[in-house]
This record gives sequence, structure tokens and C-alpha cells, in this order.
Amino acid sequence: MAAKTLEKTEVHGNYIGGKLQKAKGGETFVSTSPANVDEVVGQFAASTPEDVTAAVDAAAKAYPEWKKTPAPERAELLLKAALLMETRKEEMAQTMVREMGKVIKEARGDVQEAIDMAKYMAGEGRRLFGHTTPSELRNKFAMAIRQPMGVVGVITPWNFPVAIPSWKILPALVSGNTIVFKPATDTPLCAQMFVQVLIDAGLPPGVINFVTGSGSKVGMPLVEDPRVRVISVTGSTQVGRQIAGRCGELMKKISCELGGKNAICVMDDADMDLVVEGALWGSFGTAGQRCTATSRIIVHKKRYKEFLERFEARTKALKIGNGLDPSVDVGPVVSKAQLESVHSYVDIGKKDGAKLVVGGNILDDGAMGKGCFHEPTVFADVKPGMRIAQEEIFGPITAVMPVESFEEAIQVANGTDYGLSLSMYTQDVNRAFTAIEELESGIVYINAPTIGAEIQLPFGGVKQTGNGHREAGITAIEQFTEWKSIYVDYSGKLQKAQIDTHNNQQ
Ligand code: UN1
Repeated sequence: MAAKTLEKTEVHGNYIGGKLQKAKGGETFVSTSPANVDEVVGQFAASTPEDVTAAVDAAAKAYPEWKKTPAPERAELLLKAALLMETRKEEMAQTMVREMGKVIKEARGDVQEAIDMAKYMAGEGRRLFGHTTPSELRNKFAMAIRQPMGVVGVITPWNFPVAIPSWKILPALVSGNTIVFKPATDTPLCAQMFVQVLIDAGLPPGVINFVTGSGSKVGMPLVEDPRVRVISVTGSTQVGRQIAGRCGELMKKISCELGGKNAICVMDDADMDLVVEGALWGSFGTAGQRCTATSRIIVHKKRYKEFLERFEARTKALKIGNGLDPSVDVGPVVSKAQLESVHSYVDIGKKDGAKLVVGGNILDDGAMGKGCFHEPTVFADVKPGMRIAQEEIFGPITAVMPVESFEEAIQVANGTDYGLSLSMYTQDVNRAFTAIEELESGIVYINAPTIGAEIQLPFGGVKQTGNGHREAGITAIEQFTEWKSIYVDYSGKLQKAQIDTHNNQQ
């Protein structure tokens, strides 16, 4: 990139204990635009493990006071953050398109998801329900309350650079924890805008700390610091496994939101107009870079040819380009490295014997060549064992697979290591409910594609997609609180549970 451009770009720092700070070593890295990698979006602190220690110091110091702040008061700040984000929504969305590449209407949706989460978690400040339950003894009261855990480490990906941080940070804050946040190196500016909103809403110094840099110099030191009690990470299964393994040894609470290999099943009675629209949106929305993206389309043989013809035609007509142009359907993928990784699956698919029916190319002519553009790509006649039917590609490539029956569709849909989002298109209520019962995934859609989860329901997956936790909705609170069970004996005498009952003392 031209040195001149670099000189002109803003240098952003970490945000530690209420102050903007350079990385200890003074080093920086650049964030560039995927629509034109010569365009520098900003320079950011290339932080060191010492910066992480300073951030954890600040979070640990701020914790006792934040914990004591009544939850409804904490929640007021989240509501302010929601209202502020509403006023900054367009600016945040435009910046997201520049830095991450998704098309403008989806970038607005990403910010909207964070606004929705902020409003939901603001409401949670006046709930945070515990339990009361009868004691087995007279004049004794039994209850359980939720308590915050301390310092939470948040590690997030680039594909939903505002929404995913909000899923983790907002429930952790309303529950009374303090945060050290390490965003993806591809999208530090989006993350910083979100942190800025929280600061402007009035979070006290040290309650949220922001440290940019690599996984090895920032992410792992965060995992290692003994004062960090909880880690919440979204990323690849490989990264998640490494972090979860270490957290297991250190006895830390860890929630992982990892890969997916999501599928739409299309039955012989499906409404084909709905299927084609859904398959396009699920496969190529966000250029296929969603954990929930539709990367397999499993079609009953009676409708296979019809589906393929219509899907091919619609895919060919998609407009590819810079996401700031509102007429563009599919933007770039996030980086040149991601472009290479996605594209390698075109050869893998061909070698495994799948039939390439649309796309398959990197767009490298003229201005397009400066960006990370990959054609929306469709493989047909894909067999369940092929790598393109098993591995997460995380780009605009989808695999169409014929099946003989409803039972076989369920079997193929379930036949991967992952289990995030699966969908069934049918008009038959019995089949719909059988699919709900039998699809092995954390999220099931009927007559809708695999993307588009709303924040008020649990989000997460089974099998290699995660470790049993769910983000969003009320379940998000589980990750960031611990239960404390309390017994109050007001009988004025020693009462013995299990012994003073059922005549056990005789
Ligand atoms: C992701 O892909 O990591 O359900 C998150 C959806 C979005 C969130 C996706 N609301 O597609």
C-alpha cells in the first residue's frame, strides 16, 4: 500500500481503564478494505501480553464497584447505548461495509442486532431471576441467586463485527462482570465503534477494556491470566478447541461458538418459489460468511432438476461488487487469505467429482482484482462424503445434493460433525414436526433458510459446533453468572436436613 495513504490514516489505540493507550511496544497493524485492499481503514495497536495484563488489572479493579451497582442501574447504561447506536447506525454500517465487506443492508442488520440485544439486556436488568423453592424443614427459607463472576474475556470474529461482540459483552455487563475485549484483527474499527458507544453511554472506567492484536499475543494471554474467570469465544473449531482445552486445564468457564455445515432440505411438496429465494439468501447472504450459512441444499429427487435450473439462473444473475452500492447482492470476502481458502474448495469439489454448475472463479479483472471477490458458486450432484459436503467453507460456495426420501434427507442433513442450523421446506405439518424432532442442530427452521436468528432465542449448536452453551436470549445470562444457593433458618434451633425428616433420627 502507498506510504502516503498510511501516513494519512488514523492511528487507534487500546482502551484500558478509561484511557486510550498505545500498545506497550508502540507497534501497529493496519486494517484494510476487502473491496480494495489498498485502502487502509485504520492503524491499530499491535498489543503485547503486557497490554493484556494492564487491561485485566483495570477490569479487576473496576469489578467490585460494578458488581455492587444495582442491576437496573447497570441496565440503564445499556439502554443509553441502544439509543446511541440508533443515532449512529448508518455511520457504523457504512464503516462496517468498508472494513468487513458485507453489503450495506446487511451491515445495517448487523448493527440492528446489537441494538436489539442492548434493549433486551437492558430489560434483563430488572429480571435476572433466581429461584425460591420450599425447604423440606419448617421455618426455613431456600433460594438461589445469580452472581457475576468477575473479569470476562471476550474473543470475537470478523463476520458479525458488531452483533457478535454485543451478544457476549451486553449480557456479561448487565450481570455485573467487567470485560477485556479482543476483537478479530480484520475488523478492529467496527469493534472500536461498538466500544465507543458503551463508553459514551457512561460505563465507568475499567468496566470495558479493549485490546487489539493477534491471537497469540492478546488472545492466549487473556485465556492464561488467572483473574479472567470466563472466556467467551466465537471462531473456528480449531481455535475453539485450543482455547477450550486450555480453559479446561485452568478450570475456567468457557463458551465456544464454532463452525457449522448448515443445510436446507427440500421435500417433494415444497413451495419452490420460497425455496429458491431462501436458498439464495442462505447461501450467498454475507458472501456465505455466516456460521449459519446454507452450504448444503438437500433436494428430493422429484424436484431436483427443477430446483437446480431455477437456482442456477438466479445465482448467475446476482450482482457482485462493493457493498456500499445498494444494488449489489454479494460483496467481497473479508481478506485475500480468506479468498484463497474459499477458492481452494473449487478444486477440491471438482477433484472429488462434484459438478460445478455456476461460478467457481476469483474475480481479478481491473478494479475487482484489488478486492477479494469470489463468484457465487454452485456445485451439483454432491455426495455426502465429499469434502465440500463436510467441511466449513465460509464463503459463497454451496453444494446441491439429491436424495430419495424424507428419511434420507434427515440422515444426510445430520451426517456432518457440526450441528448449528438446519432447515426443512415442506407443506406437510407431520413432516415439519418430525424434522423439528429429528434434525440434530441447535437451530431448526421450517420453510425458511438457515440464517436469520433473532436475539431473543438461544443461539448455538450441537456436536462440534460448540460446547453446549447458548448465546442470546435468556440463556446468554447463564454463561456470565454463577449460582449461589442460600438457606435461611429462622426456627431458632438446629434443624438437620435429610435427618429430621422421614423419622430418620430414630
Ligand atoms: C453468525 O453467522 O456467526 O442468524 C451469526 C443469523 C444472524 C447471526 C449469524 N442473526 O444468521
